[in-house]
Amino acid sequence: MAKQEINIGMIGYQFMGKAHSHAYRDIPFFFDSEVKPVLKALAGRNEAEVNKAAETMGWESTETDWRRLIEREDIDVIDIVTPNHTHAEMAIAAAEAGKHIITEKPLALTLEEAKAMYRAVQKNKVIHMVCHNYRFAPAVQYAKRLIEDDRLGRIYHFRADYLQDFIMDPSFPLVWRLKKEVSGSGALGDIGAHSIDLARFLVGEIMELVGTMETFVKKRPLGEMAGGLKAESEKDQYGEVTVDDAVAFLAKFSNGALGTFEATRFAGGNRNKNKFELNGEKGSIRWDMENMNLLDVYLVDDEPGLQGFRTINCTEEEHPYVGAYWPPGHIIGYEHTFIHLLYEFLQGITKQSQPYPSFLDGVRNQAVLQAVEQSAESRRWVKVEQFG
Ligand code: SOE
Repeated sequence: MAKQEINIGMIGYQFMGKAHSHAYRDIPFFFDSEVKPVLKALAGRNEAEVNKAAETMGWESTETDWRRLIEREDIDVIDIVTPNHTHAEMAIAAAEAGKHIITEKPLALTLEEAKAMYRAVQKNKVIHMVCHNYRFAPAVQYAKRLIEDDRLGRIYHFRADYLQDFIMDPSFPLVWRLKKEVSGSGALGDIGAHSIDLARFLVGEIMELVGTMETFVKKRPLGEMAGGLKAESEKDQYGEVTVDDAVAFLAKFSNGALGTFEATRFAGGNRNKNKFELNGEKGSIRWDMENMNLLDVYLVDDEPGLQGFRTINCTEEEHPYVGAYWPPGHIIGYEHTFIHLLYEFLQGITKQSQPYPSFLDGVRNQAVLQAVEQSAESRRWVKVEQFG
C-alpha cells in the first residue's frame, strides 16, 4: 500500500539543516511507518548556496523567501533550523498557514516569544515539536524507563554539565551564537537548554534557582565570511560579545530533588561533553553524550562486594529505537537522535497525537533560561514561571 507522503519545507541548511535532512531520508530506511517524508523544498536567502545544499541533500526545490515556502499548498510541515531570533516569526506564520512545525532549540529568543509561538500552534491545532534531540538517545530513553519503573526510587540529585571548548581561541570570530540579539543567550540557551530539557524529561519541573554567568572573552574579530576569511575592510575590527561564555546554577525541582547545572564553551578538551548523573534512593545513573550508547547504572540492592556502577551498552532489543538498526553491540551515533525525534514528529502528525518535546516544553525550558538570567542579574534565588 502506498505510504502517505508528508511534504517537508525546511528553512535553513547549515549544521542542523544537514542533521534534519539526513534524518528524514533515513526514517523510511529503518522505521516501518505509514508515512514517507518528502524533502519538498529548502529555503535560504542565498540562491546559489541554497541550490547547492538542496542538490547535496536531495531537496526537490528551493525558495529564497521563507514566506513563499509557508504559502505553498504542497507543503505540510515547516522545519525551522535558522538562528534563534527567526524562530518566532516563522513558526507563528507557519501555524497560521496550518502547517505542522518543528523548530530547533531553544524555542525562541525570549519567554514572551515562546509563549506567542505556543498560543499560535494551539489556536491553529497543528502538531509542534522543539528539537531537543538528546532525549532520543536510546540510553536516555532507557534511563527514563528505569525511573518510571521506580528502579531508582525517590530522586535526590540531578547533576548536569554540558562542556564545549570551540570558542576558547580569542581569534574565533563574532558569530551569531555570540550576539544576544540573534541568539538570546550564549552557552546557557545553546547547550544549557539541552541539560534543562534532560532534567525536565527525567526528573520534572524546576521551581526555583540561583545562577551566575560569565563572559571570558568580551570582544572578538568581525568579518566572519565563508571559510572564516575576513573581508579586507574588516581586518582588525572587533565587536562586543553580548552573551555568556559560561553559566552555572543550582535548582530545586517540584519533587524536592536538587539540581546542579553547568554549561560552558571554555572547558578545554571537552568537545561536546553533554553529561548528567542522577542519584536516587535505590540507585544512580550516569550518561555522557561522547559515549552515548553507554549508561552507567548503580543499584543499592546489588550484592555487597558486587556494589558499584555497571556499564550497559544500550544496543540490545530492550533498549528503545536501536532494534530498528543492527544486532546488539553495533552502536549508533549523534545523527540517530534526530532520526528518532523526527520519526516521532511524523508519527504524531499521522496519528494526530501531539509528540514531545512540544512547544509547551519549549516554553517551560525558556522560563528556566529567563530565570537564570534574572538570577545572574539580581544575584538572588528566582522562582521559575510555571505554565499549563
Ligand atoms: C553548538 O553549541 C551546538 O551545535 C549546539 O547548538 C547544538 O544544539 C548541540 O547539539 C551541539 O553543539
